[in-house]
Amino acid sequence: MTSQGLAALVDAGEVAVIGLGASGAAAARLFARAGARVYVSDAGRGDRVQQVAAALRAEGVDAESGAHDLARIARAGTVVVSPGVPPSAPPVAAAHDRGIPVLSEIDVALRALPALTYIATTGTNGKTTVTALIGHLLRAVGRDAVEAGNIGTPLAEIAMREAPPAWASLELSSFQLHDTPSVAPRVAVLTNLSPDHLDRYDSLDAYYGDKMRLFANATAQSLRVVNGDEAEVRRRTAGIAGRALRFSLADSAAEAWYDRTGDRLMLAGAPLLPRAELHLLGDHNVANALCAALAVWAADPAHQTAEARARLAEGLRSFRAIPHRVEPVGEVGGVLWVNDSKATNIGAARVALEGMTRPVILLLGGRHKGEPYSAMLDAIRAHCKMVLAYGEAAPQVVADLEGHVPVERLGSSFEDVIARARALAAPGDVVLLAPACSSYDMFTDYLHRGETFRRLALGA
Ligand code: UMA
Repeated sequence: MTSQGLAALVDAGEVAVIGLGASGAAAARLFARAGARVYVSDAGRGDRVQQVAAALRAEGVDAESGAHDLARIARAGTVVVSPGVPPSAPPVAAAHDRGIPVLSEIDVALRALPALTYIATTGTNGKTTVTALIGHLLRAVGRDAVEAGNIGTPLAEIAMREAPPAWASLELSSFQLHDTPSVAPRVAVLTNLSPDHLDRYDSLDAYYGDKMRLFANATAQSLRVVNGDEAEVRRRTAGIAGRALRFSLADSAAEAWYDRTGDRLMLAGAPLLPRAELHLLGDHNVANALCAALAVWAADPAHQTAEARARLAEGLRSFRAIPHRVEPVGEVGGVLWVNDSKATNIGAARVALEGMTRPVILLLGGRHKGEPYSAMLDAIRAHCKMVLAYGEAAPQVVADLEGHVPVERLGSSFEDVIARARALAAPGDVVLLAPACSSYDMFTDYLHRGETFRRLALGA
């Protein structure tokens, strides 16, 4: 069914979709099915883009690969921008110059799903795990719920389902939030704020500013769940309308907190789960579990009964690490191999390292994203036997760390990196891939990097 909001966009003229990735393709289809005239274009000429363009053309959508027709985009009624396309890209700049509304695929999908109740999660790190946990916990308390957004499935795909779910757990990146003016979640979740994406943003303030757009429509009735342990989060969320609920690894005054003495997770003043029954590595995952449980608990009074509480605990107990996020892939000869390929920034890599309880051989490298590796020095000193620096970033890693901690520079053969880690590791050690860089110098994406790590680690 076409909602009022989407219908208004359909009536406003041609819809120009920028980018033929997962979100662009889904947005183009959603609009085409709603009866809009759609022009979708991608500057890329690769096989994948051409295949998606051909498939869309077969469905009656005007799709172009290899270029954007800027004059045509400038005549559109609405422009839908993929998250990977920066605001400075010519087609987006052309739309802004002419005052054409520029929306994300998420915004468009929300307009098509007026009955959806959703919990939306943003933050620099932990948001994918929290989003997955929230989806899992919503189902545990009996809700018909899916995960969507940055986590992988475009929300527009959910909007095209015959029978869309009643609930969703949405992961929203800063890129998506930049163009999502309709966002108004049942519960808004902010996991943390730390530097990232300085290759796209001019300043940290601009990056944090996009994250804060999650609260743009907050009212006195709004609910938010925020990290009570981070001064930056507290400072930036202090003046926002609505009720703030906090999760914390230390503060017993928070609505969800980690009682380290009793080694248990606490929710709303009572024990929820012994730590040992949460099958995730590291304190950061305790924080993720507290955050998700609190968000689901807060989302509806029906989630606050004794029975729902037992189901929340059971949901936490049955949740397993998601691939590429501090994921133990196996133990070989007493050496544990942990894949945190998704740790594409310094903050995430440091958190992964801090969660390790064995001596670590750390694999650090890839395509440099602008932050100094010296920001990890304390965590490296506390946990690492050796840092193996590899890929394009290797010289930078060595320059930042040499003389302070043991670091060895390798090249751009991942086989060599794994072989060197294997040679250095003794039984009882852990080999941790927490690269703090993007993967694009050597791999298609972080998934490819993580899968390669898993395969080589297990000797397959
Ligand atoms: N392009 C142009 N013109 C330009 C610039 C780019 O046409 O000027 C094209 C590119 O060639 C590409 C497309 O635009 O084909 C951009 O696609 P995209 O990068 O936005 O990718 P999607 O496949 O639509 O995936 C996006 C998210 N990607 C990014 O935010 C970069 C996915 O998050 C998300 O899962 C998906 O939508 C569904 O919602 C990925 C991600 O890496 C996992 N996110 C970042 C992160 O987590 O750190 C933010």
